Amino acid sequence: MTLSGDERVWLGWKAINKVQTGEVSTFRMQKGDTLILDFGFNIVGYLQGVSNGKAKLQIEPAEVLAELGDSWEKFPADFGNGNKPGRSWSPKVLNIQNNWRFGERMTFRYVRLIVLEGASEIVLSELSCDEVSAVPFSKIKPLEGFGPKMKQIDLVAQYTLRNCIQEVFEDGPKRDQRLWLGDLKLEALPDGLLFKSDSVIKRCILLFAGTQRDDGFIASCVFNTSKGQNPEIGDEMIPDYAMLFGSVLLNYATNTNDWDLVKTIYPLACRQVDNVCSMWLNADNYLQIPDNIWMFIDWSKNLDRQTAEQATAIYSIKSLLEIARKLELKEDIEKWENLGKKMEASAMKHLYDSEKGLFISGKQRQVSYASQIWMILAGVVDANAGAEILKRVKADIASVQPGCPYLVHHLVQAYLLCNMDKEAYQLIDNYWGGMIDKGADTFWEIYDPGDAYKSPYDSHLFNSYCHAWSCTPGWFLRHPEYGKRLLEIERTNNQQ
Ligand code: RAM
Repeated sequence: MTLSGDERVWLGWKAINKVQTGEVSTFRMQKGDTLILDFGFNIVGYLQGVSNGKAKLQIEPAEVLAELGDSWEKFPADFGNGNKPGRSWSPKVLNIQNNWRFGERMTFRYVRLIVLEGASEIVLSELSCDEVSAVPFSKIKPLEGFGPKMKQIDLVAQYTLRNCIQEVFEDGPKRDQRLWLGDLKLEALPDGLLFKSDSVIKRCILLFAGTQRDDGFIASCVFNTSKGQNPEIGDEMIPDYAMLFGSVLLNYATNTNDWDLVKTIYPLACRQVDNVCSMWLNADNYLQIPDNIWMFIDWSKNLDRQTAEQATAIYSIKSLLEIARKLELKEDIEKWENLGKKMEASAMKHLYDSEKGLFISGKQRQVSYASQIWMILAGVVDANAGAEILKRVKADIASVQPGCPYLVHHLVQAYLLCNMDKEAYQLIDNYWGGMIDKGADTFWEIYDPGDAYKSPYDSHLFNSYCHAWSCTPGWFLRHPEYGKRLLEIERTNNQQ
């Protein structure tokens, strides 16, 4: 196939001159020739094939056509802190002969092959991908009950998660290939209902436990090096990710009953919240984390994150409290109950604007979805109050909107906690369904229906198009309680 620029399509490129081929196809090429293959869906693995003799190939994997159509020079990634990362996964050069296999794991739907050197006629055949994941295809199961659209959303979510579960739970199998704490938290939810990769999750928990720094914090990400070396510890420490470690433990223990592991790791999870509070909780019991600390919460540039951090702390304290109750740790139960109460009361006193009926954040008293969502998830307000808050934040056109699927997931959950099932259903339908309408065969790291080129890295070419934190519709739709309620909404919609 070849590519053609078309402004009307999402990300500006479409495939033309497509020829239906399979593994049996043979391609006759010469030096300088280009071949673009479409594998039909996002795939992780090792490219292999057969050639009639020696040749040198340039290999360019791509999750979306724009990666082949747009140039890196025109759209270089930029982290905004002076750091401009390279486009490490593309292109590669490979000397091939007879039966060949490219030894680097790649993630792609499309591959462009360019013959750089070779005899007058290079015959390529049996081109395929030796596909890898810790989850066998047989574990992918169709969703019962729902109509075709939700079934499709669920299926794409399952493929997304499956591609991300390799030796560890990766955030995205193309770019980062890292185990990030926030991503693990979300991936573990549908995994618990679908694939049950408990041993991989245990491995991830142990890896994080092994990253503890001198100051007691664990790192927010670990790079898995598959070449027998020790995993590398990321430099980043994100307070909201670190504090959520306890909730990852709780979810693991609830799914596996492996309270022994949780008992061993629990002190480390406590240390994360203890650290944050001892360093940044002020005399009025609300957090003031300095700006030079990377708070994540969402990929939204202008978001003030202080209030969402306070809520994440309260949420995390409740997870630790639940573990302490299970382990019958009397002193800890008391400690977490007291701290949680103090921080909740402080949130209502200092971070809630009763005139607006909304949580505000920072000196500018910023109103954002993130602050409301996390306060609701933390249980600082009850379902009725939460529902009113979510309606008000929607009506406030100046409020800072969610910037990526990580926060949109938490918004769906907040709707469900506040019994706003219709809104939850609609959001899954429009947001994840919207990605499918734009051609997604796995869900993306970033999706803004109004801006195809949105990227926290300033380049759509650097975005990941199979991303862990986007895989959660499979959890909502299959959740024993939420799933039923969402199905009820679908049935009512169908009757109208
Ligand atoms: C990026 C990835 C990852 C996320 C971190 C905070 O590198 O998108 O998923 O967890 O940022």
